[in-house]
Amino acid sequence: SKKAFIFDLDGVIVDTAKYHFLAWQKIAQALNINFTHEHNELLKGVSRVRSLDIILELGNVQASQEDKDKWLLQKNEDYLSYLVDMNESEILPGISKILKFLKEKNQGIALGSASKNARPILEKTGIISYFDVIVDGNDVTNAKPDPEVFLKAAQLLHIDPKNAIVFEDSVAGIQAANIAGMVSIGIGEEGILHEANYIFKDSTFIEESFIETLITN
Ligand code: G16
Ligand code: MG
Repeated sequence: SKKAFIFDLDGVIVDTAKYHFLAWQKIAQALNINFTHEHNELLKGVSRVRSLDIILELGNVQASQEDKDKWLLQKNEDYLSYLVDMNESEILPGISKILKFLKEKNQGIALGSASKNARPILEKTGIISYFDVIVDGNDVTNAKPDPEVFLKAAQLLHIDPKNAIVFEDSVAGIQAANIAGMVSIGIGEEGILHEANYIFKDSTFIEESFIETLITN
């Protein structure tokens, strides 16, 4: 039967987390806030606005809305500068093969991302045509772990949430998929993503026979 396969962007399809980190680090440095790789884990799957609030909380910094707006703009301009040269080489291992397989099998394919920069990233990496539906940070009001982004994707594909499968690298995203009543597949560390129905260290470990069972069950 036809299922909805919903992919997170950052951390599942592409490794843009490293660029988000570099851009946030510049903002943090300018504000004298210590911002490490461990801190960056807290920002995965989290919206831009909420990410800045988390960084300011880390540094115990109070700021006016005007300043926050300025930093949000600076962060995004810097982030976009890292994406200029992005190409298909930045697609994470295993993903292209899975997308091709799902297309061959006539399955619904959607993007479910918190990012407002999702479309240009899918264009630059040359995989936008695989996606029947794109739901990103421009389309939702409630951030993960709220299930809105995934429910919207399934709805646009006309597929029942219980027939949807979500690929996620963040704890908030796995929780969102579970709340939506979807099958959750964690891509990353077992210790971090233990709430997922299935966990793979990276997408190269996802076999076609496994996807086949997701389609038929
Ligand atoms: C992504 C990242 C987050 C980022 C958010 C917003 O979500 O994981 O770190 O803060 O998008 O991105 P932007 O500033 O581009 O709007 P996802 O859901 O694709 O992992
Ligand atoms: Mg992610």
